[in-house]
Amino acid sequence: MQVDELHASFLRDGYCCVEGVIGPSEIEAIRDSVARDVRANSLLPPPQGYVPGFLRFNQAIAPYLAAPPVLALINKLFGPHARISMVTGSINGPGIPRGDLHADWPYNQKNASHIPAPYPDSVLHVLTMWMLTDFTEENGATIIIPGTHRMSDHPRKSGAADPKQPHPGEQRLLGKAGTVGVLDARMWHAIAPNVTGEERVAVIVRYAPWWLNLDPLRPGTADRADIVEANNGVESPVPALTRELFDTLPAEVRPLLSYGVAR
Ligand SMILES: O=C(O)CCC(=O)C(=O)O
Repeated sequence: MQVDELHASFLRDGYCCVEGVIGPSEIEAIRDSVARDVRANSLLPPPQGYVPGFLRFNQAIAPYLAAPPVLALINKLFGPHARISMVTGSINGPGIPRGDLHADWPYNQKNASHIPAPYPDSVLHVLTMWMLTDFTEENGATIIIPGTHRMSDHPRKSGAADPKQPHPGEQRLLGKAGTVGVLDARMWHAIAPNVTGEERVAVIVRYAPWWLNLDPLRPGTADRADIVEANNGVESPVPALTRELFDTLPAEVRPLLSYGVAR
């Protein structure tokens, strides 16, 4: 699919899939190394594997983060100087249960830093699922509700949908390993049960325009202290990259990540 088609389907449905970003000859080695380092560094116990700031531990997908079809779509959405806001290593292992339907930061009203609902109808943050195993109905391909990216609130029991209940409009983010699913962060989605005996492995990369304030996510900043910590708030941390590690990353990827380097 060309970028114009991807863009049109992203705007219409709230998501699109870019196939073949990582080729079949490379995928197995990348998956094995990512799975190993997610297991070794996870902040959550199995069946979940969750590693924020994953590039600190593993750089296997770094050469792909500026892949032309993905970056062209991001640039079409945000204009120049877009950046990567979060890189999270993820395993949804056998037995993982269904999660709550939610919109992502900065729309999730449970986060300490959020855009208060009703939020504006514009694309401000993008979540990409880098599928390192196939995403299937059985292994827990993400539950998505196309069209909900135009809602002005996240799902809540007292509102349009109970986050704990299946929604009539829900579908799955299906794809072959090597595909990148690109989601508007407003689109309601949830972890799906993995009923296979195999791990579902992914890296979740989020992209933001330069003008979205990411400091509430970054330990050590004034906004993190004032908005999150002072209110005992819930917020995923985005640890800084060291200058030494940053300097080893591919040149075309560095502009996307320079904002997150420790100063
Ligand atoms: O792992 C998944 O399928 C969904 C992850 C998710 O909901 C999130 O990162 O916000």
